[in-house]
Amino acid sequence: MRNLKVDGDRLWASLMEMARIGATPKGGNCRLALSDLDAEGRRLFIRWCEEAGCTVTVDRVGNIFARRPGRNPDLPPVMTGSHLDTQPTGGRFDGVYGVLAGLEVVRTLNDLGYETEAPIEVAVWTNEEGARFSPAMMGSGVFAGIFGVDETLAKPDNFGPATFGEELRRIGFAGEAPVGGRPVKAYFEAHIEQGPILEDEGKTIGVVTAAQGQRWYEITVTGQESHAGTTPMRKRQDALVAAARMVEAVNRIGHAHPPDAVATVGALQVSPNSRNTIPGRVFFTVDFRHPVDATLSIMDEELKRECRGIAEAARVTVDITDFWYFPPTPFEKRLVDSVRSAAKAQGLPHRDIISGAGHDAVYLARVAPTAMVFVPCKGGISHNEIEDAKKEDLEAGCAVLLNAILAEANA
Ligand code: HGY
Ligand code: MN
Ligand code: MN
Repeated sequence: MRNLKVDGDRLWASLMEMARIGATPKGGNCRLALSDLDAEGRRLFIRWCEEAGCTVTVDRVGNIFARRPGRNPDLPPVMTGSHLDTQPTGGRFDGVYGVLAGLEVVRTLNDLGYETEAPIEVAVWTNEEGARFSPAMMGSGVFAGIFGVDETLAKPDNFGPATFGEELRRIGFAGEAPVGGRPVKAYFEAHIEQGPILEDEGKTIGVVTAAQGQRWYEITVTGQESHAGTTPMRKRQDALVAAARMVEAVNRIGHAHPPDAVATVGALQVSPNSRNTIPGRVFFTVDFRHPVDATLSIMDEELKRECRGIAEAARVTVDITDFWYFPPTPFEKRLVDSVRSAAKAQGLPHRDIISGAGHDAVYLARVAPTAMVFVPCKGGISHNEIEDAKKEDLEAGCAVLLNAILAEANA
């Protein structure tokens, strides 16, 4: 295991320059997938990669690959990267850190005049967040053969009339390259933990052994719109009251499987959303996660049973769509060991950890040996404009990434 260092100041400077694109008043970032700001961030990344001597290709769903040649061009690349798109009230590090840590690996190897055996590629995966177009991890999902190209291009914008494909073309990132279907020697992704464990335990590096499974649902409750002033309480079919009880049930299910289960209703729309009309229709989303698939299945059954019982009692109907699912995903032991060895060689306090968040690495793990490197973020806060991380931790994580990549690129 080599023990090379990276240039933490250069990495921090690049992160702060990227953070100026889509900067929000509270110090975060809003670069929704396939927006003009996402495009601006993509173009800045591409310029930096070309300045670093990489050749850049874009595939049909907008995934970007910056390739640094190796001694043997016939070898499949060792890949790293993450995403540049953010949540609506996102931070400066979620995703961006993994992309720019990959660029820092390239820049460091260039400084050293170091030629790897295998090529190295830094990837930017389209629409990891799933905020504007759902589900999440779409670009990496197509690359891994989970989603089709055409179904992805047809995906509707949650916030407007466009489709994924129309926006991809509008911002100039409808690439020509086929999506996936090519060998990848290994994939490493650096990311902030987005939770409190590393910071609470004073650990610099998270050696990510797996990512927990997720289930996403879309739920529509239909009652009857009627007059707020003239409809007696006993005669109401109030979709919002029923939905509110379902939201409480989601929370209860999350608490019912401690310590790992998490359950979230993140989006809710009321129709007609008029203060003196009893709501006739409510749409909301559910996000369940757990590291054990069997428990995720139990939560699924509980959700459906609870919602049906609540709907019947409230004399409304409920439609539950299983929107997205991926099982708990273990990462490649050999690569996880490389990350752990690199952390040890750098003398960094580290611990094994399971990712609570989904990442593109989850889908890359379907098609390539995959591992992740976590670093702490302040207070474990993420998907929030105040998201913050320490320069020295970001630098340490990037050095671990570099050395783990080298172990693989020269193996
Ligand atoms: O939802 C997630 O875990 C990721 O941030 N997209
Ligand atoms: Mn992320
Ligand atoms: Mn995220």
